[in-house]
Amino acid sequence: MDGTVTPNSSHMLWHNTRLATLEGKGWGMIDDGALITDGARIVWVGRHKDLPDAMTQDIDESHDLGGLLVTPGLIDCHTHLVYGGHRSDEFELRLQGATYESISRAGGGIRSTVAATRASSEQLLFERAMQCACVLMREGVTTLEIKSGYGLSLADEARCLRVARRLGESLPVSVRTTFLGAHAVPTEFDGRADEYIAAVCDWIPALAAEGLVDAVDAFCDTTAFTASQVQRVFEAARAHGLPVKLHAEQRVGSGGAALAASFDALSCDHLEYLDDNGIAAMKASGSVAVLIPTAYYFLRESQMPPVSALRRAGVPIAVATDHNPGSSPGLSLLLAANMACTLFGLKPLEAVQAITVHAARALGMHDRGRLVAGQRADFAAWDLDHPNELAYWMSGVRAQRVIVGGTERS
Ligand code: DI6
Ligand code: FE
Repeated sequence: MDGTVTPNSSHMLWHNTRLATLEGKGWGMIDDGALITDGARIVWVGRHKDLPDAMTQDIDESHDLGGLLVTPGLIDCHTHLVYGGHRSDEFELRLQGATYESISRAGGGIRSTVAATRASSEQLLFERAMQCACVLMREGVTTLEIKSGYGLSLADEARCLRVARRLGESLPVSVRTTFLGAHAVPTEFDGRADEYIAAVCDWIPALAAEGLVDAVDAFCDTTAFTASQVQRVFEAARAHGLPVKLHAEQRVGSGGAALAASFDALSCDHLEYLDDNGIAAMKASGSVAVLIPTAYYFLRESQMPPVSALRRAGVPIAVATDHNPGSSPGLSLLLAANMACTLFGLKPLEAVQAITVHAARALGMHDRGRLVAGQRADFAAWDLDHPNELAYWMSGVRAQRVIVGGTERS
């Protein structure tokens, strides 16, 4: 699956499959299902025996899916895939009692990854990110968000975003890029966080003009930026017509989610310390709650996000890997879905919606995440009896076949 795709033709029939369409409130199962794709789009979904005759005559190519279960392609809506080095030393320190915050205050944490990223060539960053993306793709990931945030200078942030864009051009996966200049204060701005925020705001037009930015994110945290600093970044994003999202309420409650919601954020991510006010604001703005159980696990946190209250309020819940070298060095979206069930109490159906239809919404992409006519033809075929197994197995599940934009990955 490393880069090569088989040629596409116009009308293709995909049959002999059980479909979990995720249309409506449940799994949307269709036994003896079939899909018709026209180029990159799905044009018909249903029981094979209900396929209209007129459609049958139009089919250029037929693909037997061998009775496999088909779901929408998976969507990892929060990753930091482009960086240099690793932080296994900090992992050891934390196991000996150091905290994420104390390591960060001592100049480690994000800053150490920034140093390693700046020291890496663009080609090396690309190759490493490519390896990571390929691991995610083996599990049926067809859309991937990639944040910058380990460059923290205009040139280095641009380099990381270019790597992300190049990944999307080189691999059969859709990549959404997010500018996360407000991830940490770089050493050259030590003690001058407000000046750094002004610089980040100044970089937005140049990065946007180069087509490198689909959304703008920030890290609202005691080790990073205050809500009022984040607000300035969001105002700059809005001035350039860019949607925002926020790392919010992860280790402390800071009001970040309510602020992000007031900017109609696509999503607020983490949310362990989200309060009722933040939930109400997210509901009103339609922001998605992106939960990151792997970071909660890896940082050995104990405060759970308010899943029941989010559910009661009707805030859509997504789940992502948050792949990064500091708080979530994992590459399995399915394990994240499993942990969302075991650690946060999601139901398997909710966990699968969280890595498909709700993850699409967290990226502002309404053309994917379900198997219905009109959506992009992104789907994965699994050797599983039931789609709840996607949240059940802790490892070892691979997509047998993956179709991206109507074309099968080889
Ligand atoms: N996402 C982030 O950006 C931060 N935490 C998180 O879950 C920090 C990442 C890092 O420590 O490198
Ligand atoms: Fe993150």
